[in-house]
Amino acid sequence: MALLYLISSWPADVWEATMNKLAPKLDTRMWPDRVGDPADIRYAIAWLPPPNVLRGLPNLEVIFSLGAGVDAILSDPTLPDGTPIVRVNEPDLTMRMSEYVVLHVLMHHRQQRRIDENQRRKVWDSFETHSASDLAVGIMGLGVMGSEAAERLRDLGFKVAGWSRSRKKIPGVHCYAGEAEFDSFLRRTDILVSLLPHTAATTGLIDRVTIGKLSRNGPFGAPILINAGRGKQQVERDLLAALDSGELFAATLDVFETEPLPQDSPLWTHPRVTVTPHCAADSDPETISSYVLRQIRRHEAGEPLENVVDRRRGY
Ligand code: NDP
Ligand code: OXD
Repeated sequence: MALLYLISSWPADVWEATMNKLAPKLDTRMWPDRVGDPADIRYAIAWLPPPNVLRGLPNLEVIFSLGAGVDAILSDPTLPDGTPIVRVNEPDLTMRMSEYVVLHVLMHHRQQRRIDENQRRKVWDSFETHSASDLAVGIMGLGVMGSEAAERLRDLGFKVAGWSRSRKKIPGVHCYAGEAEFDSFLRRTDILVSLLPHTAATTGLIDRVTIGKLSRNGPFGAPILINAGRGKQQVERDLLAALDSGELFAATLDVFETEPLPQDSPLWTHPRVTVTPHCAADSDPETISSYVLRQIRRHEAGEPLENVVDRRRGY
């Protein structure tokens, strides 16, 4: 029985070393140089896996994603049918995302970038401020990440709403559901946060039309976008046009149509854009390796795996 690391975008050594420390008897292999006999592989840990590799593993029982999102795994057209895909659902990852969302909502709310710029220029500018309850934050995606972030923002006093496919119930958070309620959700939202997965339905969702429906009644007179879901949800050409015309006041982007963000992207230097390098919620090797081991133990004890992806829904 062996576990294969199939990671094409991060250095995978630290992941294998951590796993070897936690489970010294586990036979670990590394794609592409140390796969060994493909028939030995029962488990794969994947992040941006190259196509065709998973289907060449005849005894594969479980695919583990190293993150909460599984779009890159599902995009492999040769993915073996029926092999369960387990995604990450861990308090550490969720807390990191909440920190990111709270940090950036507060950064915009407290106008920190303006303060930084004033300090750089030695300007003592005591501008008008507002309270959290003046700002309506709307979170797209009320799953593990979105619901936790919503509660944290609610506790800080923001007017918080969320939008998901199925109706949620979160005390103090106005929960909208489905396409029919999307426009009402947008109309009340001053700061739009995306914590959606990337699926066919969410591709290109944040475009000029969506931005045009957001509230203009907030303290900044135009809405703000924070996207930590996936980059393919945003149409960057539309974001730039909306920022330049003033239709969008500012944006914090952790995810991009193309990652790493190309050097020539105007987003890097736009004065009202904050760029972060897909680090909103990083997967910690020790935490996630322990999570994978727990799932393998459950599986081998005949218990159901947790957080299995619904391939039809795409998340
Ligand atoms: P979940 O699967 O728990 O939640 C997804 C949420 O999105 C659900 O509430 C779901 O609705 C909603 N949703 C999905 N499709 C639609 C749609 N078409 N319309 C409306 N709502 C929709 O995922 P997580 O909260 O764990 O993670 C969310 C995403 O965050 C990940 O898929 C990943 O892309 C991103 N992420 C980014 C990270 C980063 O560092 N930038 C780190 C971790 C995650 P319903 O509840 O009704 O199913
Ligand atoms: C994830 C990510 O999906 O880091 O976990 O993007």
